[in-house]
Amino acid sequence: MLKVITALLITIFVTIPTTVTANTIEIDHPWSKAVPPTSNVAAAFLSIINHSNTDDTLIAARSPIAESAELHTLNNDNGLMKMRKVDTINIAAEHQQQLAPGGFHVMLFNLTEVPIIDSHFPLTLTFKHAGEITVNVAVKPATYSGEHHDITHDDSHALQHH
Ligand SMILES: [Cu+2]
Repeated sequence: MLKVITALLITIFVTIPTTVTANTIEIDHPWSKAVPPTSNVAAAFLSIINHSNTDDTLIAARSPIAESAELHTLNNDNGLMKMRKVDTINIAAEHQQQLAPGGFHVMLFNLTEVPIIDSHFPLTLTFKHAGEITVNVAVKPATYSGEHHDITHDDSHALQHH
């Protein structure tokens, strides 16, 4: 029975594509940096692409592996990088917003399950217009810093072709 359940779980994970499009919002390359087994927190990163001609706003996040989740940014405070909670992250019409190390991220608090390298965990993002989108976050080694596409590190980018 356990084998059947395991097989089912694997099937469920495999059938969730890494790129998820709901309405007009596309989530690309969701990933998280592996944390020590004793860690209570983890961060998730991803790209949000708004294909519509209306601005949208990320207003919340949640994951079954954490008791709570917050939207965070990283600010340079007199030379010290400090994390700060933000209520929303705006994704301008026909633009892309990166959640990446050094900037915006989803912070997961009070982990009920510490993510293991090469595993995946679900993350549900709530948008003001697009509603809820659940993605499967890939857990990467601590040395990983993200996939670099042909974009710069500005907060928003005009969409070329995706
Ligand atoms: Cu944070």
